[in-house]
Amino acid sequence: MATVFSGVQPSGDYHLGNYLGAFKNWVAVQHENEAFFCVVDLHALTLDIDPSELRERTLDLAVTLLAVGLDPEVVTLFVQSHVPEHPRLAWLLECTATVGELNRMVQFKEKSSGRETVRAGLYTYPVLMAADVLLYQADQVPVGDDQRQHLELMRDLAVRFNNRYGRTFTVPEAVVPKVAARVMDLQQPGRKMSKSIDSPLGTVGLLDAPKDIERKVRRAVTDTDGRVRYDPEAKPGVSNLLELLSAATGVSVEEAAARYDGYGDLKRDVAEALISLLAPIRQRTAELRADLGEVERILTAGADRAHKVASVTYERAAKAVGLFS
Ligand code: AQP
Repeated sequence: MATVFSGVQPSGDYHLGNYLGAFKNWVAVQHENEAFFCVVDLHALTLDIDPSELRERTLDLAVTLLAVGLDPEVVTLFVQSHVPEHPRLAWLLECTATVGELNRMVQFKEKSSGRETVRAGLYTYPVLMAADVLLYQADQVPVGDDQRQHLELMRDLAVRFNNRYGRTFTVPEAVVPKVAARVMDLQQPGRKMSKSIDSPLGTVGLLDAPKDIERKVRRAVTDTDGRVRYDPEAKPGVSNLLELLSAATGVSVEEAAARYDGYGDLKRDVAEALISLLAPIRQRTAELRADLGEVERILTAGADRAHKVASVTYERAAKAVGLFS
């Protein structure tokens, strides 16, 4: 049995990229592994977010994670800020990381570009993410393709710390799905679907109504070549649709491509498949929102369990670097 850890920020409306790149795979591994899933609210503070919105979104993200199928009987679901070892270990790891390696982080460059002021926390974000995972001695981290670079940094930090201070952390591996590892925006297929990009037509929300899903898929940007073929370089829009169909139905992208002569039929089937995929999530979300007390109880129990594991690792790391206790 492996230990699995992953997290998501409570910073927006969750979309198909979050679901297919991450949540769906969390649900798939939860019964065979020791799994920790975390609402990473401290990460959300790296960009400006209204305090009451953050509070609300934190609970609502827990609702979403339960609605997609996480089973609180088998996983530890908790809020990052409820376990104080996360920022404490992050400091030890900030003193392990170098400015040079943080300067190379692509996501920092993307998220900071064009801003007049950039919070220092946005720069050190990948180190806090490393602390999140290393605290639980995770072997595997199921994430979307956009997190690969952060995972590489995390591994480097774990190895460096272990070499300098003695074996303290398990060195984790990224687990990225074979299909839909990077779901692209339907309007700008050259960029990933994202909560922080204002692209209402290009982003399919997990709670979108069927008619909105249908409209967004129908208007998805393709190309003028007219042939259905999987080629992400030359045909990013069509390839994205094929990946969505494949992830939603289980057929391979090649098999899916061979079924269609034109974009209209492909779009119709993609829309239908997405509507069926997301319908149970919408329904379950509505049910859970009616009993937030139960969701809060799940998070409290999760924080207790997480804290027990995290405190052992933190104490070991603190002792290893020579902190007096
Ligand atoms: N487009 C995507 N395709 C596949 N996987 C994706 N993920 C995010 N977008 C896609 C995966 O979702 C998980 C949670 O991500 P997050 O919200 O914590 O951070 P993120 O990667 O920064 O997600 P967003 O939606 O793009 O948010 P913003 O706009 O705030 O940057 C991660 O496993 C991620 O890989």
